This record gives sequence, structure tokens and C-alpha cells, in this order.
Amino acid sequence: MRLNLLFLSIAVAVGLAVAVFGPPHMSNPLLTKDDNVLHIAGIFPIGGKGGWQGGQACQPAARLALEDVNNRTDLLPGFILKLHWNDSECEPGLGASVMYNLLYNKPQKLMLLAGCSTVCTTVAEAAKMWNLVVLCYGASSPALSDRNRFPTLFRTHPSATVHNPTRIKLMEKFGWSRVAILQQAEEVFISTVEDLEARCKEAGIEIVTRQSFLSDPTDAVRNLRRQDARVIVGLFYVVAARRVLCEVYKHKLYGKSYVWFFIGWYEDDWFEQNLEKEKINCTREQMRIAAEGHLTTEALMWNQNNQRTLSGMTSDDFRIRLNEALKKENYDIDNMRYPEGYQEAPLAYDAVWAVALAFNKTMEKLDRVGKSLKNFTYTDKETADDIYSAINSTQFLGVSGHVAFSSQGDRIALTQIEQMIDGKYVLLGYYDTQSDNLTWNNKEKWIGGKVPQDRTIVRTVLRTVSLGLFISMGTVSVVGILWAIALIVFNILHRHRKVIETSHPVCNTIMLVGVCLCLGSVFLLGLDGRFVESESYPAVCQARAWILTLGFTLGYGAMFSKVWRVHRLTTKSKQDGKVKKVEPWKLYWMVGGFLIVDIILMLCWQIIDPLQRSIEIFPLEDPSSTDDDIKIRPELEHCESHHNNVWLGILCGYKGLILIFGLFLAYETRSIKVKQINDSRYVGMAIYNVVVLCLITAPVIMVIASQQDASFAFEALAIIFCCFLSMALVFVPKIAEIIQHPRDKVEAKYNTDAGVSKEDEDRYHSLLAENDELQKLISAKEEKIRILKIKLQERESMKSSGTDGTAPSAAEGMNEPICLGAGGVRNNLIPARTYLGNAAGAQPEPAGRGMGARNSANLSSA
Ligand code: ABU
Repeated sequence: MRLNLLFLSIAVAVGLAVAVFGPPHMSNPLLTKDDNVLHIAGIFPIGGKGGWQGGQACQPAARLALEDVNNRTDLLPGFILKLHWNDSECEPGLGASVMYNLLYNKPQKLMLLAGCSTVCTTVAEAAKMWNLVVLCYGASSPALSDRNRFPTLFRTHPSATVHNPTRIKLMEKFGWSRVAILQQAEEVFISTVEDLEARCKEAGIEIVTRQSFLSDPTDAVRNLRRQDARVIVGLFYVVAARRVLCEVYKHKLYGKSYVWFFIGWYEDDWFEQNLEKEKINCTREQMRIAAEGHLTTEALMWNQNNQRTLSGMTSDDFRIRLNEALKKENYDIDNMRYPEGYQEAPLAYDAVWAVALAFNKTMEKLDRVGKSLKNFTYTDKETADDIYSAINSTQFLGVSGHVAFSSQGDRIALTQIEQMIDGKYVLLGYYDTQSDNLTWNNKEKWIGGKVPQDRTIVRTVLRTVSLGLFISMGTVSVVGILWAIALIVFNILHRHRKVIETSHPVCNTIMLVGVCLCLGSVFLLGLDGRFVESESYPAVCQARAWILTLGFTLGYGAMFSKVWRVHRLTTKSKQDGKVKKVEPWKLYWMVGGFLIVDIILMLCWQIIDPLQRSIEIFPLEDPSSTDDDIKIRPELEHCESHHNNVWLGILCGYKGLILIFGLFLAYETRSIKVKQINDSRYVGMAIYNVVVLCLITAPVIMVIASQQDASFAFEALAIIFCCFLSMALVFVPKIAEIIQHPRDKVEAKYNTDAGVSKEDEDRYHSLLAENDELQKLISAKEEKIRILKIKLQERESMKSSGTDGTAPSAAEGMNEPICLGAGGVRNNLIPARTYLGNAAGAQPEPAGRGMGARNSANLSSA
């Protein structure tokens, strides 16, 4: 857009110029008085506010060159070279205006010298219309290497692309493979960056970000920080460079962690100059701090070998003369205050020499055909071509080094690399792009003593359960497992004891196996990246899920089946009015049913969408004990499948229902004691405990899932607590009973739910004694009846021997009431025995006590 506007303005300017001055070929180039003078036009950027104001030093250098050329008799014999120039301020519009004034005002100019890429681009694009060769002493834009666009352009200034191979070389040398670019939005830098990007891609260097700015670099610099840019190539003119450096200071993008590549053609103290004038909001000291350690690359613009050049001077001689000339223009050279363009001054000096040599060659050629350079007009394409060929083939040793032009009109040059060390530029080495030869002085110095990294090194640290916590939970779990195994043994050994037998020992064993599995799962919950490889982690995930699920189902299912049976017995008994028997297989089937549902669900889960290792990544953290430029990225392993929530929802929903139902049954049967399942109240308590802990633990674990220690501790403690409490509730009363009453007889009326049975025991003994006495009484009565019967029979037979046959029926009538009475006693005794022996029936009150009392009353009355 900016370029389009530029070209538009140039076109308008050209149009205006043509309208005012007429077309180029219509101008009158005839020279009258100064026939021995060859005129050239010069455009120097001097007094502008931005861009490159290198004309400040280049114009005096060109003046020196003119003096030297004109002093040479063997060069342009009979002619002198005269430079007509004006200031472009490095503004393309002003540059175009200056060019038209120079070209349309007498005398006829034979060539155009220009500096600053933006102005060179403008004038070189237009100059072809006047058949003018343009020689740029101060234009680095790679865009100028386009021969189709700039067919008559040559430059003594190397293209900015010569820096790029050097930058790549340095990045490779220091192992930087991730760089960022900050550029001013000018064509010279845009085309340089395009070339740099292509070269980086070729070299496998990642460009992390490319930020550009027009005049204010604040946002661009801030973005660099956001992108964690560490190695940054900065491409901008010096005024913008000062603004950038100030922002670099403010955003702390300097120091041991950052490397900046700046353009090397700024003056040595560029970061301290004009701060007030340009309203830079940083002090000199701050600018110095921010500039420390940066690297520069620049094409060699001063002849390095102190050889005599074409002008007869060495580059040092030239420097002395230039300094003198600059001092005359009031520059404080003695205090190392150099004007802008001091670096490029040899290029301007050599540019004038190149013009002179080319004219010399052309004159010789024109002489041979009877023509003269003096007769050149803007329509004289033939002479223009001769000048073009002459300059194209010009080669000489100048104060800037060997001057030669490539087919694109570019200068071929070495590059030098410098680093700012302690506020001064130190030469680190040279790089010859042509031969890929890096000459290195090993003088680089890095803040912090180490080559900066091209990125923040991120160390991944896997968060694991703390070893102490794992060991302590593991130890408690082992104790629990051993205790559960001991209880299994106890349960089996005493399975025939009433206290165990009526608590369903198989169910107890199932519950204990479940407890062992649940406690075993505590180990699996603590097994993480500390102990297992990431490849094995999915197996741990699956083992965890299976073992905890099955353990829960066995443990809780066994308890659930007991309360469920109690509930069934109670409700059925109420309905039928009969005492029901408990069939153990129904309990086993219930546990088996839960297991089958679990296995089906788990199989579906693990086959369709198996649990995998997933990683939760936490924000970067600073390491606690290192000076290195590293960050810690904590990671935490989780077990998840793709549709984790769906599977967990199904499993937890199903388990939740069983838990809630178990809670309901436990509540319903809270005050019911049945002889068939003697520990149902304790089992109910265990169920309360499990339900409450599960309902608390599940959501809490979801919330604290990212805190590995807390979530492991919470989960492990919940499991341990449930297991230990369940074992204690179910088995401690049984163990106590067996220890208190080693003989089985007493347990015949034992009911763990009935509490202390001493009173019942006494009553039982007294009933037994009473029963015995009644038995004896009955026997005595029966004996008496038998004797009475015999006596009656004897009397009957005595009677019959003396009376009629009706006597026996009277004897039978006497017998009936006696027999009824005896039968009633017997009938009352039998149920009493049955009750005392079997202790059967579901009663809200202790059955033995109620029935025993009633029987006792019957027996007494009998
Ligand atoms: N070395 C100065 C280059 C200036 C420019 O290319 O505009």
C-alpha cells in the first residue's frame, strides 16, 4: 500500500515534471561555456529525521573523490568532473523532486549518484526514462537487485542480503534454531527479511515470529516477549533502532537470555545519540545496558588491507583526509562523534572513482567513433549503453575494498561481525559468503558467561505421589490385608460356631476378599510415573479400575445382601405371619449378580474405550534452585478414556444406586434382629459408613484430582477407613463372643444384636429345671392314673362278675378328661423345647425371652 502510494506519487511527480519542463528528449542539453566539464548529479540524504542520513559523511567523501579524480591527469584527460547535488532527506518524494530539478536544469547530467534505499528505488526506477545510469553509494535494499525494474542501476553499497548468510552462519555456530525478526516497514527491510526467511527455512531455522512497525515499535517489542523470542534479528534505520532499544530496555528483552542482531552500519555510538532530540524515553545508561552484548553484521566498507588503492591512498589515509574534511564541517571527530554515513563514506568515494573510470573508458570508445560524452543527451541510448557497459566492467581497488559489480549491479563484499562488549564494538570475525569461510577471533563475551539459549528450556517434571505418603498408606493397607486374611482364617475355623454360622460365614469371607482387593487397590492408586514407565501406565489404570470395582462389589455386595435378606425376611414374615428360613444361595446369587453386572460394564468399558494415560499440563513454574534459564512444566498422569465421563457416569450411577438402596435397607432394618442373620445391625452400620464415605470421597476426589498427594491420601484413607471399620463392625463382636464363651452351648441362644444375655441364660436354666420337675410331676400323675385305671378295671371285673355289661363304658368316660389334661401339658412343653432349641422367628423383642415366659406360665399352670 505504502509502496503503491509511493509509485503513484512518483508517477504524478514525473507527470508534473514532464508538463512543466516538457519530455526529457525535448530538453536542450547543449553546453556552452564549460565544454571541458562532465556534469554528474548527486542526491544526498543529510537533514532528514528518519531513514539513513548518510549524506552527512558521504557528500564530503564524494567531494574528496572529485578533487582526487580531477587532479589526475591520466583520468578524463582534458575534462573535469563536476557534481551537482541536493539533499533528499532520505524521503523518496523529495528525492524525486531533487532528481527532476537536477535533470531538467542545465547543465546536462551524465550520471546520477544517490544514497538511501528509498530514494534510490525511486530515482533508479525513473532514471531509465532519461537513459541515465544511477550509481547508489548508500542503498542496501535487496529489491534494487531486480534488473527488470532497475535496468540502469549500479551500487557500491552491498545488498543487505549479504548479511543474511552471515546471520545464518552465526546462528548455526551458536546452535540457535529458533529466531524472531523485528523490522521497520520499509521495502529495504521487507525484502531483506524475505531473503532471510528463505535462507532460514533452508537451514532448518524456525522463525518464531516476524514483527513489523512503522514508527512506534512498542507493541512489536511486547509481542516478541510474549512469543518468548530470545534470538532476534532487528532490521531498521538508526532512528527506529534507538526507539527499539529503549523498548527493549523497558520490556527487559536484554541481558543474558537475549541476543539481538542489529545492522552494522550504524555509527558506533548510535544508541547514545540524539536521545533528547528524538524524544527517546530512556537514559543513556539504560540504552547502554540494553545494547550490551548485541551482535552486528555489516558488509566491509573499508579496505581491510592497508594497501595503496587506485587513488594512491590507503584506507587509513582516506580516513585521515575524511576526518579533516568533516572537522571543517564542525563534526566533533576528535571525540569520536561521527556523522551519519561515516561507515559508507568509502563507498561514496569509490562511487565517484567508478564514475570517472567508466567515463574514461566510454570517452575512449566514443573517441574512436568520433563522438564525445559532452554530446550526451537523455535520448542518446547508444552513449547510455556505452556508459552502462563501461561501469559494468569497471573493477578497481578502492578505499572500500575491491570494487566490482555483479550482473545485478550489486557490490560483492565480505561481511564483518562485531559485538558490543562493555559499550564498545569488538570485531569478532569475518565471513566470506562466496567461499563460505568464517574467520573467527574468539573474542565474543556473553553476559552470564554462557551462550544464550534460543528459547526457554522447559523441563518436564512429572508430579508423583510423595514417597512418604505412599509408604505410609501402603503399610496401613498391608496391615489391613493381613488382618483381613487372619479374619478369613478365623471365619473358616469357627464356621460351625453358632455366632459365625448364623452370620453367614461365606458372606463374611466374600466381604473380606473384597476388603483385601480394595486395600490392594491403594497400592495401584499410588503407582505412578515414579514406579512405572508411561507405556505400562495404561495397564496400571485398568488394574486399578478392575480391582477397586470388584473389591467394592465383593465387600459391599456381601454386606448389602445381608441387610437385603433381613429386610425381605421381616417384610415377608409380617405378610405371611410365618417365620422364614434364610437360604444362603440367595445371598451368594445377589453378590454374584452384582459381580456379573460389574464384569459386563468393565469389559464394555475396557474393550470399547480403554483407559489410557493422559497428561495434565500445569502452567510453567520457575525452578527453585538453579540459575539456568529454564522453566519447569509440571505434568500429572491421569487414567482417562475418550468418553471417560460417560463410563464413569454409568459405573458411578449403578454403584450409587446400590449404595443408596443399601442405605435405605440399613435404615429400614436398623432395629430388627433376626436369628437367621445375627449381625445385620453391625452390617447396617458398616453400610452407613461405606455409603457416607463414598458419597463424600467421589466428588472431593474429582475436585482435587490435580493435587496428586491430596487426592491419593483422600482416596486411600477413604478405602482404608471403610475396610477397617467394616471388618471391625462385623468381626469384633464375634471374636469377643468366641473369646468370652469358648463353648458352643451357650451360643445356642446367642444373638450379637441382643446385647448381654446373662438374664436370659438364668431364665433358661430355671425353665429347664422347672421343665424337669414338671416332667417328673407328669410321670407321677401318669403313674397314679395308671394305678387308678388298674384299680378301676379290677373293680369293673369284680362288678361284672356280679352285675350287667354297661360298666366298661363308664370307665372310658372317666378316662377322657384325665388324658386331655395330660395331652395339654405335653402340647405346651413341646413348643417350649422347640423354641429354646432353635431360637427361630423374627421378633421385635428377644424371642427367647417372650416365648420362654409364656411357656413358663403354661408349664406352671400345667
Ligand atoms: N548503509 C546504509 C544503507 C542505507 C539504505 O539502504 O537505505
